[in-house]
Amino acid sequence: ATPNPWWANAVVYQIYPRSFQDSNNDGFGDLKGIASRLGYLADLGIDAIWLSPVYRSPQDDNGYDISDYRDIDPMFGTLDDMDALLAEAHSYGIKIVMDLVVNHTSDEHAWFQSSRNPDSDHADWYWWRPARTGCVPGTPGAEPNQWGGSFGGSAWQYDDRRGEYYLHTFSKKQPDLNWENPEVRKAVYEMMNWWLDRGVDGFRMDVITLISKQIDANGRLPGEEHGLIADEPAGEEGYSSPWPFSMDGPRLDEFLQEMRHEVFEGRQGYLTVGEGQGISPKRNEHITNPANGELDMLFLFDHVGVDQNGAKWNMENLQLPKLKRAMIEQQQAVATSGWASLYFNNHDQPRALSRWGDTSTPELRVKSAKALALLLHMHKGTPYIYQGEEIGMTNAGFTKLKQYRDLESINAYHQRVDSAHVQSSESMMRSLAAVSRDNSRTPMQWDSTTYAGFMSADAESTPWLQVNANKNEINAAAQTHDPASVFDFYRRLIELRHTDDVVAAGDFRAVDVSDPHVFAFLRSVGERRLLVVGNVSSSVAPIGDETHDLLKGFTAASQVLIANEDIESIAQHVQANELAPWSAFVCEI
Ligand code: TEU
Repeated sequence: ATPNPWWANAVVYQIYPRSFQDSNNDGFGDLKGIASRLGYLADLGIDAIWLSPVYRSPQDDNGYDISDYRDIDPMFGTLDDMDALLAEAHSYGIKIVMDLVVNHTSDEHAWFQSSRNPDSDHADWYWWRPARTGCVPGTPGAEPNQWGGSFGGSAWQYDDRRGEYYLHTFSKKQPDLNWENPEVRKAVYEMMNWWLDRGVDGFRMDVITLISKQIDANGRLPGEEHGLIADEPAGEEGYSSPWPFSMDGPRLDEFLQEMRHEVFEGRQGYLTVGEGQGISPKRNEHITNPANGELDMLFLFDHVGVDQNGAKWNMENLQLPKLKRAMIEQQQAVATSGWASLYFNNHDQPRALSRWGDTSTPELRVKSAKALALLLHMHKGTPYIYQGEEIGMTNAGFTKLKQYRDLESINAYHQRVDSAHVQSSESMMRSLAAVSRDNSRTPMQWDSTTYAGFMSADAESTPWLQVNANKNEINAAAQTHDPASVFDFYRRLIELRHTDDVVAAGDFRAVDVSDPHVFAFLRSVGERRLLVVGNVSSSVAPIGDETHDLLKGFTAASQVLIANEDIESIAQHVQANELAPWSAFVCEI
């Protein structure tokens, strides 16, 4: 059989560069800052960094709006700094995977500026459409249909230079590229090769499953042949969604295969991970099955939506069986072919510890952080750690709108509270506190100095986003030498993945699936079996029948590979057929 690719027992660490480490005290993290922290990452034991965008950008969406793919934004440094970071990371044996944002560019990109002239070579590089029939272009209601942008307002922005509207799934400063145009694809592949030739080790591909839009043989959007682009009914905010029109479109597999052929053929040691909105676990198997030559893995979204009931702003309490079902389905779909990425955190999600753990006391915060980490990292796949997750960082705890910086949060507040009146201000502030993306973007907490070591305490500037008030209780300096810390627990989980092939490659089988509080599953290779058990609740929980039977094989402390509480306590509770709050452990049976 072909040898397992390097990422089959690797762990990837996501860095959100503007919040990781500021080396020049301007209030923003930068490349030199990251380089200064490679030793910390090497101690943690990670194999690769996923670096969120550092390209030249107006920063409308914190760099996910790129105006020059082949330059570094001055706020982060220079191309030389990037080359130095690559060389230094490689000297630690750490790979760097860049963030590829090619569903859209910035409206300040030269391609878009050229495209505003309908006679230019780039005229057909974006999705331009005339005003709705019978309407005066540029007036309210003249948009081609009522799709809404993900960051507020219409998904169609009028450009008075061209006299037409352009589509933007996200902000009006993020026009969608037209991937139907082979010149667009060629330019993207050339840029990707330019970065790989420079030493980058692969890409995380931003909303890559949106690049193939649902159009007919004549390149028309659905319904356009009758003069009006097909539309969903307007939602509570007065807009419909463009996402069904572009998620997992008819040519996605073709484009991904073409990209693999034009960019990755003949290369070794890289990683491609796509953001997979709208991709089911079954579709994930197809896209990540090496036989289909598309991507190495995808980030799926069903598990991080189990507590939102399809609507971003109404976070509900976690019902564990829903999370278990989503994770189990993802595992089952790739049991024999294809691959799973494993994540609970990233720069778009609230901190999982605040969302699904218990931060009511320091002990429960630490114990539940370890429980969530153990359960995720003991699945089969490639785990992703989001900066600060490894020290148990929590949501921001903001109470005022002016503390927020994310355009998605600020625009959603004004659209939902001031325009559509679908939430009161108090209700929306509770929603933002629970699910705003800024919750995971507060500066990395390195130590207990004024700005948590993100920048110097005597800096004249202040961090672009407030440091979390709990930096004195939660910071890396207090943990990197403490064997009882969340940091050391992550270090040991990573070590297990590197050294135990049951963890990296063992089959996955859930047990007691309907148990409402305990997540238990088996990992096995041949005769070796690891039983993973976690009480995802703040109460004592009974042990399910099947788990109980399997635990009869747990007779000696030496069988426990890792646990978040002392083994005697676990043994006592198991004797009583129960688990202590947040108790989590792995034992060989
Ligand atoms: O995210 C796409 C995406 O779907 C997220 O916007 C997410 O669904 C939303 O934030 C949930 O509230 C990618 C990037 O990860 C995100 O940071 C960018 O804002 C977005 O694409 C546009 O590039």
